[in-house]
Amino acid sequence: MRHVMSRLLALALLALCALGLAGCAAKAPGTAQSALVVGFSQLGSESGWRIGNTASMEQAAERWGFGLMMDNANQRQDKQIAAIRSFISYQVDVIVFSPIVETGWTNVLTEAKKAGIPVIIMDRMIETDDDGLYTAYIGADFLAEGRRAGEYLLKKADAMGAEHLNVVEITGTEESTPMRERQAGFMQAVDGDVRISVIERVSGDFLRSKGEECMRYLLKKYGADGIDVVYSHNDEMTLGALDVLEAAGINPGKDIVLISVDGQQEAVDALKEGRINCIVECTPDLGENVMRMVDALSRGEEIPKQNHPEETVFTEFDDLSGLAPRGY
Ligand code: GZL
Repeated sequence: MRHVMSRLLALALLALCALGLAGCAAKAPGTAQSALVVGFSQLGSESGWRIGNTASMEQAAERWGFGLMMDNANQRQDKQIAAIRSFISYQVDVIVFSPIVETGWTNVLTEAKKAGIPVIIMDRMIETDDDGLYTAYIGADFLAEGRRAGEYLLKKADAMGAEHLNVVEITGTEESTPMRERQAGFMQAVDGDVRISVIERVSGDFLRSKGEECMRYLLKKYGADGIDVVYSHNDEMTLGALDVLEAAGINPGKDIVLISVDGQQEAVDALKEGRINCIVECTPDLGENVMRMVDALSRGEEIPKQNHPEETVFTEFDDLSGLAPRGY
């Protein structure tokens, strides 16, 4: 898959990795073949979910004996693009990246394609009508996640005997796949039900601090009596909203219904305490499947284009006593 010169360069890179400069875990140089090198552009460290996802990738690379060149873009698309270009110049074996937003990737992915380097898109997706720009996608079915949130709310409305529920939505990063599709999936589930009205959507950018700001703004605008349900696109923003509600003397989970997404331990603990009503699971544990795909590609095997992990939903109606620790 590489020319001799680039192999020498790659071995030099692995030597750097061996110094821990990039957290590589490669086979000792001089083995039958130098370890595969994966270039990984991670979008940031904005949530417990993201940190869990990064750990999943690092641990899986270690288990498979692959070199991992990881760059953390700290929420900046331009840094992701620069990192992918550096992976191309190093001639890594495979590029993996989680696109912070859906657009703006065509040029750099075209460069990777011309360099003959397979690209695996992980977690979030890109907007493109040319699926030749990437080899495979692995990540959640975000539409299904949104539908699960909406289906829970309909069940909750039945249980409450509610005639009408005002919903406020705290959304994730604008123009990202999880934000768009968690919103669309939720509306697919509730749109036909006259009891449900989404009265406002505000962007919390998947950040706890912005989740707090959003909740403070919504509470000031509508008052506790004007909001029946908060639908938040991730646990970090939900946990920020919880702090604001409780500081205002409101009992979240009772006075106001809280619906969240991800399944971070801190949020699951709040669900068990009755402070959150529903958490739609979004697993960050994608690393093992990614590295299995890398291994298959290195052996010239075909891999499926679309890959979705199994996910579930945790609600106040479930017995969660046996739920294993979440690990993120
Ligand atoms: C979803 C992922 C989202 C998480 C957030 O797959 O992209 O980004 O739901 C994270 O916690 O910030």
